Amino acid sequence: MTYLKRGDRCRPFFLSQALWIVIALLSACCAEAQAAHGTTLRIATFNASLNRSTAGQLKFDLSTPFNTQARAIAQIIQRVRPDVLLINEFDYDPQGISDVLFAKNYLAIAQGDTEPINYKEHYSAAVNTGVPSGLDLNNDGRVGGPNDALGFGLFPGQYGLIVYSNLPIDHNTVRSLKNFKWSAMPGAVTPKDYYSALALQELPLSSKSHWDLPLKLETSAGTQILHFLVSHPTPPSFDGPEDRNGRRNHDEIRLWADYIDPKRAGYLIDDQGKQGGLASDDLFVIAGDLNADPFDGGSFKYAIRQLLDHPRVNREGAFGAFTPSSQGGAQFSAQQGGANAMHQGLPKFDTSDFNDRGVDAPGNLRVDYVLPSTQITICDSGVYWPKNNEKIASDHHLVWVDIALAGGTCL
Ligand SMILES: [Ca+2]
Ligand SMILES: [Ca+2]
Ligand SMILES: [Ca+2]
Repeated sequence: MTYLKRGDRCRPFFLSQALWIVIALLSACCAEAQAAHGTTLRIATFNASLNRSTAGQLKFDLSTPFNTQARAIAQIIQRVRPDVLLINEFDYDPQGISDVLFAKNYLAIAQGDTEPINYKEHYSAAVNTGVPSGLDLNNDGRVGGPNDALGFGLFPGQYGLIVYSNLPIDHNTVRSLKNFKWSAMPGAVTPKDYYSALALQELPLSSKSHWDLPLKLETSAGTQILHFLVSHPTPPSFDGPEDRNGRRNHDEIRLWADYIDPKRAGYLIDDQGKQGGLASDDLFVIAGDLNADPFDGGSFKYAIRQLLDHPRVNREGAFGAFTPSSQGGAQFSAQQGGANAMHQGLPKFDTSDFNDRGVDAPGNLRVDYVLPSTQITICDSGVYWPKNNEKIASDHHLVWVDIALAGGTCL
């Protein structure tokens, strides 16, 4: 699980013809291979906490290269150098200016001892967070505010998501499930006797959005599609005994569990009007802060196990030898104590550094995931949480997985 420096990967190797073509497209030579990693593709998820309390503030902060937190986030990205990167908690900017500013003013500028990183593409789109529902969703007798929005948020787009990629995104076939209604999911675990009939009719399942981004891999057999399935389910907390957020988190995760199973996906209709999910042989990687730990924390029925135990999800990266881990996770769990001392999950797998003290303190949890499908070979993985890392840029740590695609090898 050690983190390889970029130079370690720029060396001669043998690999399948298909992957050669992929690599050739990604980089002409090592010097230009800013985000290519030899035989493998590095895919990462990072809840970067680049959210702000007012609309436009993130754009303002990113308009100069001097924001301390954004610099720290960019430095981590420059150290790990993913080929494909999902950032959670990046306020959505309808004009896309924030997306460009972060790339230009932070990623493209060396942060200390790291090298700049440039991505060929990015993708972001509207989310449900902060969008007023016009309904009293939290049953406090009033309408308005972050708890009555379609997803918790102070303004439309807060806690959005963005993908930066060196693989081309097939923008024509992007699918989103932002508008799919929670009550339209068969067997949904909506809380009993909590939501009004109108609320059930209107409430979307996705607290932000669920995107299926088709990433194009040029191979000798033609274009192969890698479906990058990204989301950020609501935290299973900040609610009452009805556990509306825990239940929603469970079903937001279930959406992907069903989407990757042709026998279960028939009920899903995306925002583009297309029905169903992936074919049984489609390649995919599920990524995101999924806000659920397989052993600890307050998720509903250990919701993440719907994916970690899924027959189409690569077991090696879920519970096996390539489960992302770090030394910092183990160290900080021991140092911080409190709730961590009660945890069942091994702390080296933690990806988040949450509050450890007091009633209902979650402690540090494994909530951020990069989960390739079974046909994809996993070569390496990690959580970027170095020992003695006192920098606080986000309450989450970047999680990365290196993959060799179908027919390819790791070295
Ligand atoms: Ca209300
Ligand atoms: Ca903590
Ligand atoms: Ca833990």
